[in-house]
This record gives sequence, structure tokens and C-alpha cells, in this order.
Amino acid sequence: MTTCRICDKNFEPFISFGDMPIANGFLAEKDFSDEYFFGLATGFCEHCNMVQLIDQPAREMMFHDEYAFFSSLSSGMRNHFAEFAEKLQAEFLISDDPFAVEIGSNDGIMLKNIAQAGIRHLGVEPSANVAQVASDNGVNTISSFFDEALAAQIIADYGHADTITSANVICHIPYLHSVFAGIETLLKPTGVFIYEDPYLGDIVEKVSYDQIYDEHVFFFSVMSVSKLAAMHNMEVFDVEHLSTHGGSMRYYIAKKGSHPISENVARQLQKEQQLGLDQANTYDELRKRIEKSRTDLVAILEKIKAETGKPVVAYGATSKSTTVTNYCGIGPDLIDYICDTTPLKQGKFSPGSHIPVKPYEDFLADYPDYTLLFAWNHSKEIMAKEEGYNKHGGKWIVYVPEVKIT
Ligand code: DWN
Ligand code: SAH
Repeated sequence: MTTCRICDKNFEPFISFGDMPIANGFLAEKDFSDEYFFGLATGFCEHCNMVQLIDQPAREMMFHDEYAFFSSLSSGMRNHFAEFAEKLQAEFLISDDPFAVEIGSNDGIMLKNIAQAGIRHLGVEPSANVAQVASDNGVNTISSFFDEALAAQIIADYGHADTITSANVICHIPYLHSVFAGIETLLKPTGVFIYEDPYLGDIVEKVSYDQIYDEHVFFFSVMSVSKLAAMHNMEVFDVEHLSTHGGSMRYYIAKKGSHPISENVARQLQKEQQLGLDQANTYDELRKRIEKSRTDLVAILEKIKAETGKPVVAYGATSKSTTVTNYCGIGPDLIDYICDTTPLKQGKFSPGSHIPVKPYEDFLADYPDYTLLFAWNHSKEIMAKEEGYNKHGGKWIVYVPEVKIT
């Protein structure tokens, strides 16, 4: 029995993935024996509809000065955030001297657009190494965890905010009441809080269970976010479905009564009911579909090894792949190496499963026959980039929304 982080009621897990390491804890061979593991399990609270982890490691174990994820390495995501920054400027940063705050600004992928436009801004980013990249690029950044106390400090130092934005971050923070209370006080009376995160509806529809790992403590829906916002005298006034990170939802939130409510909100709530996001049996079904996905993926990889003996390479040492490799028991016997463009991951081994991570150039130098696409959420960008591999006759193994070879 676990107590819901949002409404304090009790709930049970609907799936356990077993022992998991830190998803971004890429490590050297000498550190294998000290590796940290915790039990990864997820549950659904029937009272407030929030899907959440049962246990999450301490935040300092995940976000520190060697954080391995650098947002700006994807050109697709750079474009996505440049477009978002334009929208912010056109619609919400329109007062005389607007002030924009971003929670979890990473290497400045979004805020550098705002900085370049000469707008007052502040990035809050606890992982000091990625925060430093942002600062070096002219983005005003403090290396701290956002919460209610930090919001008070920001008000004292800078005043109230026209916009508070956050992408792929709010779902990482377990103490959301402190975060929402801080946002409510930091916003100007007509200010807006706009955030996006992987969408529960997409995870259920596509069985993208690899979104479940230590950093992601919440899996949001419009249902659950509306209830949470209401607890802090705010409301969701619009929503926008996005294709990023395998399907995300952008929530537009403001103080109650300050903005007209778009019809998109009721429309999406209705869709969520049709999808059964408020029903416990939806998650029991999801567990069965996750188990099938695991069986199918392991079968395909074992078949390739047994029948061809050829190397299988994985593409993108994602956080998500830590769940896949550890839950499915996929190690260096089935995957020869993972290629990745992140210098900090190269030369290390994947968490728990200990598959070598090599530079992307190794993939280019010697195309494998089979490539398992761990960075499936960037497939549009990757397919455009890998025409050479496709022409060479290379095959892709994918597992979202279903396991297949393409
Ligand atoms: O929520 C989160 C998201 C935004 O980013 C964080 N908790 C951590 C991280 O999750 P992830 O590691 O699953 O994110 P990505 O964006 O799917 O990671 C892609 C990985 O693949 C990176 O290590 C970079 C690499 N990559 C590559 O080698 N070649 C990516 C692209 C697009 C490429 O062409
Ligand atoms: N916004 C970026 C980064 C997402 S990765 C993007 O969409 O690509 C998640 C980020 O959240 C990490 O950089 C991590 O350091 C940050 N983070 C985690 N907890 C946080 C907190 N309490 N306050 C602010 N940022 C946090």
C-alpha cells in the first residue's frame, strides 16, 4: 500500500519492473560492483487519477554535476523549442517588461531563444553541468531545485513572472504541492504556467512503458492535472497534444478565473474517459500488454542472434532504454553496443545491463545488419539522417507501438 503524493489516499502498484539502476547512471567497469538499484513499480490512484512511481531515489542521486542528458543534441527538439519560444513571445510575453521563468532549463535549449530576444528571463536547473552550458550560452541560470522556497527567493530577486514554463520536468518532481504553490505565488495575476510532459494517454495507447524510470515519478493526464491545479486555486485553460517524446501534452494553467477556458479541455477530458484513464482495469490491461512487449522483443533479439549470429547495435543510449534492458534482461549477449552522440555517455556502460556505449561514428564506420531503435521518439529526425543505413539495407528493430523489424 502506497500513499498518493497528490491526494494522500492509498493505492496499490499495477506493475513492478524489478530492480532498476539510475536510468542516466552510465558507468565505468570499475564501478559495476557499487551500482545502486531500487525497486521500480508504478500505481494508479483511483481517487485523483494520478499514475505515479511507488518509490523514487533521492533527487541528488539523479540530478547533479554529471547529469548525462543534454537537451540540445536533438535538432528536432531545438526546432520544437524555438517554435515554442516564438509562441510565448507572441501571446504571453507582451507586457512592458516581461519576465520569463523556466523550470528545468537544462542546457538552455528553449531559453536561449528568449535570451537572444533580449527578454528578462531566469532558468532554474539543478544539474550543474548542463546549467553551466546554458550560462555559457548567455542564458541567465541558477543551479537549484525549484520549489516553494525558491519561488519566494525569485520574487524577492526579480519580481513576479509573466510566464513560467517547463518541458519534461514537472513529471520528475515528487513534491508537486510545493511546486504548484510556488508557481501560484510567483505568477503575475494574469501570468501563465505552461508545461509539457509525456502524455499518459500515449503511454497507454502505444505501450511505451519505457517512459517509466526513476526520473519520471508522474504520468499526467488532463484529468489528474486539472484536479492538482484546482488544489492550488488554479485551472487548466487549454491543452495541446504534441508529437514530441512519443506523444506529449502541453497544459496551459493560470489562476482561477483569469483566462477563458478553451473547448479543447472538455474535449480531451472526454477522450480520456473513452480511453479509460480513470479506470483501474485499464492499467491491469496495460501490464499484460507490457509483458507481451517484453516477450516479443526478447524473442526477436534471440532469434536474430541464433539464426544469423550477426552483431545487433542499439541506437541512442536513452534513459528509457535502461528500463527496457533491465526489465527484459537484455545485455551484451544480445546487443553488441549502443551508439550515442553524447560525449559524457561514450566509453561508459549502460546502467544495470552493462552494454558498452560507443560514439555514433562507430555506427557510421561499420553499419550493422540490425539496429534496435532505443531513441524511437526521435525516429523522424533519425530516419532523415540515416538514409545511408537504409540504402545499405540495414534493418531497424522497433518496439513501440509494437515489436517488429522494419
Ligand atoms: O524526460 C527526459 C527527457 C526529456 O530526456 C529526461 N528524464 C531524460 C531524457 O530522456 P531520454 O534519455 O530518454 O531522452 P531522449 O531525448 O530520447 O535521448 C536521446 C538519446 O539519443 C540521447 O543520449 C542522444 C542520443 N541521440 C543520438 O545518439 N542520435 C539522439 C538523436 C536524436 C540522434 O540522432
Ligand atoms: N527541459 C529540458 C530538460 C528535460 S530533462 C528538455 O525538455 O529537454 C529534466 C531536467 O529537469 C533535468 O535537466 C533536471 O536537472 C531537471 N530537474 C529535475 N528536478 C528539478 C527541479 N526540482 N527543479 C528544476 N529542474 C529540475
